[in-house]
Amino acid sequence: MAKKILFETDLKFLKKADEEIYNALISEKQRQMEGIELIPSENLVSQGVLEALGSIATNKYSEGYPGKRYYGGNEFIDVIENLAIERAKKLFTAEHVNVQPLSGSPANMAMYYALMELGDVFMGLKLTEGGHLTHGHPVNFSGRQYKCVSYGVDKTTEMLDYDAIKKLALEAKPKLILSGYTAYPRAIDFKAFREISDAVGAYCCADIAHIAGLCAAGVHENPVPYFDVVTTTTHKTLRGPRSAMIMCKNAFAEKIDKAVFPGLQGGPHEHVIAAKAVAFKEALEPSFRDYAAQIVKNSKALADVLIAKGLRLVSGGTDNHLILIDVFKSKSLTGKQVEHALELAGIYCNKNTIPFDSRTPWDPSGIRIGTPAITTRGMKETHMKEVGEFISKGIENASDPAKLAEIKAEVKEFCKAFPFYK
Ligand code: DSN
Repeated sequence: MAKKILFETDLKFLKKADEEIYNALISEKQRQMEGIELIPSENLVSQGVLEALGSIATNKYSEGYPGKRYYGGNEFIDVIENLAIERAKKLFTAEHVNVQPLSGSPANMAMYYALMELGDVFMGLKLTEGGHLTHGHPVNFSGRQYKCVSYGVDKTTEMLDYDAIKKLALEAKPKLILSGYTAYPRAIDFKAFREISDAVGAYCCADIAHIAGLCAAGVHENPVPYFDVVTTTTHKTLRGPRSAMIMCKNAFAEKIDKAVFPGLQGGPHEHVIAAKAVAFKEALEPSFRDYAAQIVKNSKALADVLIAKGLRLVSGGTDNHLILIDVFKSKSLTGKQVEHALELAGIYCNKNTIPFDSRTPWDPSGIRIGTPAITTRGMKETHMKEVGEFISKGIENASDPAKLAEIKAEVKEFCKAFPFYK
């Protein structure tokens, strides 16, 4: 059954205060409701999360931590932040949680600052093979301030080769080894990373931004209980507000907290922390486990449909919420062309490099899609046949704007069965 809850987002005060912003937001809501959202790092949040996010907690300065602030008047802000911390600890079985990082990149920066000296060696997955900019890319602070020895995936399987990673770690002797990725469609063997890190005396860390909701729900192995430090954003599969947090062993708590504040940030965004607390409460409900399991069922079902349509999937399929399609090899179209064509058809994805890509990140060989948002709207495996059909038709008609407009109308009709925001 499609999710029939309709959340109110009528913005009646904003309409009077600022018509231009109001109109843009209403159009954006319409776009979200009339299209098929397949960007795997996006999701739709509940009314509770939205209300906390738009609340008066935004008015308050609260530099410091609960019980130890640099400003007066933080009695209720402490209640909010402590609730967020306690819920996150329970959700991930974490010893210590810092809920103040503003976003994923600052969370990773704080983790590096806490555990390494500038210039130290660390290991992360190459951006072009599924890693993130902050995992050591040369244009990012992580690659400029530290020496990153990047690992990759195996050329044949397009999956992680743990023996090769261990061999590289033995040679590079990194201070920190990072796992967790942004474009890797397969399960991660976190226990193998713990063993490799121990073998070379490195800090064992992960950025689980993409799979956090799956980890919290037990649908993917959760590294938090036995890793040193784990960062995550809170708005992807975890379905909270756009933000982040850091989870760690008690042994690293002081270093992590100091790196976040006063090391890198000033006043925390307590309205966002309130919204994180709400999202964590939702994720602790048994229904969130069903949601996370359904994300993966939908992803696997969609992968099967796409393979049947003649599309080559990186690594041959998926174990999680995301799918990487090699559109260049499958259909002689670039990722940029397909992203644009699908957008004209009301289907949203992002162009993405594939392992060993011969093309550039700006116009790569692949697209990346995922099922977190469409699963929130109530779609199930049976609906993946239609979603796959829309994707395939969009790709086949990539150079025909009239046909893409027809598909967009069909997509809009299809989406009516999955309302979410009023
Ligand atoms: N930009 C995010 C994503 O889309 O995966 C990663 O931070």
